[in-house]
Amino acid sequence: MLFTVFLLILFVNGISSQQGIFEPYTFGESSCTGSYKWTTWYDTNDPSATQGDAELTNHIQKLFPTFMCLYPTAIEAQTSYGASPTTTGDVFRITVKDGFLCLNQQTANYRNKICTDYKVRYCCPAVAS
Ligand SMILES: [Ca+2]
Repeated sequence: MLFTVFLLILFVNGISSQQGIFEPYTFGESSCTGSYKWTTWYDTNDPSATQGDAELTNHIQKLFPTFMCLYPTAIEAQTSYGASPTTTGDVFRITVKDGFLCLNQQTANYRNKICTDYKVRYCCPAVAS
């Protein structure tokens, strides 16, 4: 499958002390400042036994057009309970453009484990009020 070409196995022990996982990886919690700010957290899917958990950027943009911008500069992912995705042992992919994706079949011992539930938020231009 062409799709699997894009999957990343992440070894990010060095940043596990951060709150979540950022993309771009140089980004951080405090990087979204000035004319940009973090959106609320989006948790649009629960992990399914057949696939996994997907928080997709274009899906979120369609669901929340008034809260979600078209051109975010960064994405952060956490588990639904606020932990870093590196603590789960899941294999996932994260990009600003596509969002967050965890596939059960990519995760070790997937027959006994499905992906954890994740949420994402984006760094968007602050809307003048
Ligand atoms: Ca989720």
